[in-house]
Amino acid sequence: MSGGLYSTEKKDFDRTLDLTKIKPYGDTMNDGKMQLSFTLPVLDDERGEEAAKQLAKKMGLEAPNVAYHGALDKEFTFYVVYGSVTHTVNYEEIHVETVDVETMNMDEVGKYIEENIKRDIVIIGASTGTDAHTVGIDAIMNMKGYAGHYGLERFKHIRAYNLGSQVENEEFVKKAIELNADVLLVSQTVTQKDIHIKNLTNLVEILEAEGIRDKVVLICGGPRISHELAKELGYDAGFGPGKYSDDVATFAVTEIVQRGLIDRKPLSEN
Ligand code: B12
Repeated sequence: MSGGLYSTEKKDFDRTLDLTKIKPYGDTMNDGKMQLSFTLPVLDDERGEEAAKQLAKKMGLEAPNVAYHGALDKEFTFYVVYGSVTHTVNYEEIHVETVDVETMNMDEVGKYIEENIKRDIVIIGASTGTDAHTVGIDAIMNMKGYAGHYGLERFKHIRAYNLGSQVENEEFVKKAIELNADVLLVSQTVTQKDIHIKNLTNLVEILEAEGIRDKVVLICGGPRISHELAKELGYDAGFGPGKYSDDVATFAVTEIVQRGLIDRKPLSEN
């Protein structure tokens, strides 16, 4: 007997991998299976479920299935919808701008500073504007570090000042000048109404107005920050999740050397 429910015969699944037309992989190549989650401002009932399905269809999901729905309160319902996406992406044509230096570890950074900069460097960091999230900037700067990577406070030849959260841009720049900082680190977590873009852009404008933008290495980071976005906003680099103190320190010290900032005039003299 062949076939049937318990057959071990090999089915003829699609195995074609075409990188010019990639789709999500669920159970088999090109099945396009994906999951979406969102909230609708409606009651948790059948009508709401149908609305969620119709929305998913309009987004290009075939045979959408509401895998989960739950009332958040009387007027809001959360949905998880599963389905097969009809769209594809040309992976071959994708180019992403990334930080192009090989990461050194804490000891290697210390050695690099000793050999190439020959003085301590000053790094200041903060969560700026209204942003109260401190965990990201602490992960990069605090002595104890994060996920097995010691923070910048522990690095040899780095004097790190973590100013905390909700630091106004004007205050941040004032402190940078006072401490004659080589590197400025800005953390932005909240993105509602693009507040992170406004805060980040405003800081660049203040630094330019003070005539010190080119004298410092300016780096931002946060869950929605990519290197590409950072460059677009006038920063030297941007780091998101999965990046640690070593990545930041490596970029900062090599950038100081490449830009010839080792013996620059104090920021207060501009
Ligand atoms: C903890 C937390 C809080 C705490 C913060 C406490 C504290 N002391 O930090 C509290 C309760 C105060 C809080 C408040 C709010 N929060 Co909150 N919060 C979170 C939460 C749960 C975790 C964030 C976190 O700590 N991540 C861990 C760190 C290590 O990750 P990370 O920041 O990405 O950092 C890494 C990288 O991004 C990078 N990095 C980060 N910063 C920097 C900086 C530099 C220079 C570099 C190089 C790298 C770098 O390196 C780190 C290590 O890899 C997230 C949800 C989540 N699970 O992510 C929501 C979240 C960030 N919060 C959110 C919101 C909306 C808020 C509030 C507006 C809520 C409200 N309505 O009041 C307020 C805002 C308050 C304010 N004025 O900022 C939203 C943001 C949505 C958005 N897109 O804007 C999230 C995503 C939750 C959600 N799903 O809605 N929050």
